[in-house]
Amino acid sequence: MDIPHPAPHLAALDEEDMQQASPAWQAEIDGITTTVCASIDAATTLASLRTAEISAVGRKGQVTELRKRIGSLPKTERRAFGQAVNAAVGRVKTAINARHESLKQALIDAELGDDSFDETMPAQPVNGGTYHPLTLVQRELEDVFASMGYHVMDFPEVDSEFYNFEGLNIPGWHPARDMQDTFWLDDGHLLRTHTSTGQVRAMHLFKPPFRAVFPGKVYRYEATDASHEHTFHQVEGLMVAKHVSVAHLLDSMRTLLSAIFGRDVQVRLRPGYFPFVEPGFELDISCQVCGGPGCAVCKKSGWVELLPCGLVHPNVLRAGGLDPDEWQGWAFGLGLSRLVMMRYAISDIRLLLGGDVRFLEQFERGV
Ligand code: FA5
Repeated sequence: MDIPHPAPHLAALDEEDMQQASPAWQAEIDGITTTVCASIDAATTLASLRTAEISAVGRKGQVTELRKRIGSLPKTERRAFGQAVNAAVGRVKTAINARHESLKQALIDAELGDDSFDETMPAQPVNGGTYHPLTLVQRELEDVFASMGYHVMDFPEVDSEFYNFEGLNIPGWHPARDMQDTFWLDDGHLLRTHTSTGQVRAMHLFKPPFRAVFPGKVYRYEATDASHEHTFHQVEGLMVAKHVSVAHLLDSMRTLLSAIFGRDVQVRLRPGYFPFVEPGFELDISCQVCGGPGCAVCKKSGWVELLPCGLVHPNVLRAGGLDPDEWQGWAFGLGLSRLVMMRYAISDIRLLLGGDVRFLEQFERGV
């Protein structure tokens, strides 16, 4: 329907008359509005209501299109025309909301009217979700260590260069920094590259002797493959006492592994270098994914690096405010993500944080 320009029967009227008389376009706007409201009221499903809504006030809807006419009207009429179109849009939206409510209520009534529907029955979770395997194993470890008198601590993922490097005997010039490249924040903080940040933090927090574990997420700026992620989980263990030895350390790690696997797994211990322990060791586990012959996870070696450890370096004790002549310590840094892979024979670490529900729902239910 065309809107005359200018409305011929108003052409002879002065402005005051125009405000009082009902212009021709008003009748047209009313007509269009009544028609679209009728089609909205006639919608019998939410889908057909949506169709009616789009054809009324969608981008190219009948009521929306009216706005384009405003430029062809005399200046004196534009304001009133705009207000009339806005009012029409308001009417249409009210009609849509009312119809939406009544269609929704009809659906509920239909459901309630069905004898097989018992509204007093307790709700059954459709999908209560599952625990993440990292959560399952982390909780088991926390229970084991808590039962042996360890504090379980949660330290920040965003930390200072001091706790991540310097306090751990890794000054700026140290080549060991290259092994743990990370993500830096503008203010000089960083995403921690290991849970060892908690070592000096724990020394500042607890009066020795003490023992603590601190699980958490760590970050490294590195390429990913079947056994390397840029974001992964570790659990740090730390004991500070008057006399500690490698024997204490190895016994704790044996306890840890047998609690998780519930059976003996083959491990090997070899010297390892970390600036914050002396002596340092690498504890590897026989690959539980391939069982030994070699795969992408163990890089065809049959062994997976899992649990580096050692006796705490005197400089780290000093950074923690402790006198190395009085106190000794041991520490380990368990690769929790890798432990989870070994426990469940997961063939690619990237599955852990990939968010694929098909992977996640294979683990213990959360409800
Ligand atoms: C460390 O992070 C030391 N802070 C561990 C430590 C603690 C040593 C206390 C001595 C005393 P490393 O970079 O090797 O070390 O990592 C420890 C473990 O984390 C590895 O054995 C491995 O199991 C796991 N890991 C290391 N890098 C990755 C990665 N990119 N993706 C997944 N797991 C990793």
